[in-house]
Amino acid sequence: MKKIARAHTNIALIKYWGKQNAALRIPLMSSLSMTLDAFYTDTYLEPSQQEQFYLNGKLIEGPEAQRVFNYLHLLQRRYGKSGNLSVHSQNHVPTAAGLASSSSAFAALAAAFAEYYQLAVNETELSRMARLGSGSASRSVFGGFAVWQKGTDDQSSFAYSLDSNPDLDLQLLAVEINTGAKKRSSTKGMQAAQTSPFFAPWIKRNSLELSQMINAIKNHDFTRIGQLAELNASEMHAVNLTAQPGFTYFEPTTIGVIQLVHEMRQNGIEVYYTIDAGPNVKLLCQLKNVKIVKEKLVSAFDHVKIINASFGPGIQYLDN
Ligand code: 2P0
Repeated sequence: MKKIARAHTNIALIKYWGKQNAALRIPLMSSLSMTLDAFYTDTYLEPSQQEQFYLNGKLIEGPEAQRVFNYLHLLQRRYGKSGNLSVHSQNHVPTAAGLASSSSAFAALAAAFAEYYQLAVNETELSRMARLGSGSASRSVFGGFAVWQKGTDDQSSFAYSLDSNPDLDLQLLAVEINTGAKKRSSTKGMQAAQTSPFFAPWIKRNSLELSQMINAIKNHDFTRIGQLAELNASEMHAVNLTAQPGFTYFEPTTIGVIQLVHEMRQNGIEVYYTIDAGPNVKLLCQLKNVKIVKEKLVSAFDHVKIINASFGPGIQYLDN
């Protein structure tokens, strides 16, 4: 019996937001992430008469399934394999988290493919394989902090582990604002962002902030990590606002949470935000402040849901 591949989602503290090669998902900038313990995807493959994709026990059809099949075909061509497969995935990413699951989904799928065909691939190769499904998935191969080095081609673009088990008090609070499907996919958003006059400066800033973030992590400097993550996310969203035509993933409550973060810091509560391609906000704080930050959010916003996470592991294989 083949094992189940488990991959955790990751959140970028230094963002990937632009491609140099869309087909191979080679980015214009390197990025850095934190893998999260609370959210993961379990996947295994089986031989099948027809291609099928089951997510949480439900047969999925349409573009979502097609993306999975196209990805498997790509890997089959690469590794000289053939045959119809059925994909069984269980997503342990609560909808309330408002966290994208494509990072864990494609990292788990890449690992499940390697397991199914018993490929002798190391983590670097697995990261390259995952990258072809979704860029951010390249980082979910690793636990703790991972860096995806942009590279210049398929061979040189992969993630590596910066610190698989960081000795750092860093808590993430995922704040749900809207869990509906996003209006503009990440793929389309990062393409549109390239029309911003700030796109070229953004790439330069990203590279500088990545090296500063690596230093901050090596120094276990929570404050600097938080400051850099917030700055980098704000720059990504500034690029979206200044695209031609401009767009934003923010909703009014997104701004409300940003303002509350500013206010909390003015009042001595150390908390920072980061935001991806959607309206939901992820807050970074230390364990001692989790309770007060949650209380402030709940009292400022009706019905806001908050999920706590910290560092998660890299790819795991479990008995089916
Ligand atoms: C990131 N995001 O670094 C950035 C920040 C969202 C905002 O990677 O086009 O689903 O499939 O490679 O990986 C989400 O983009 O994009 C993402 P594709 P992906 O985490």
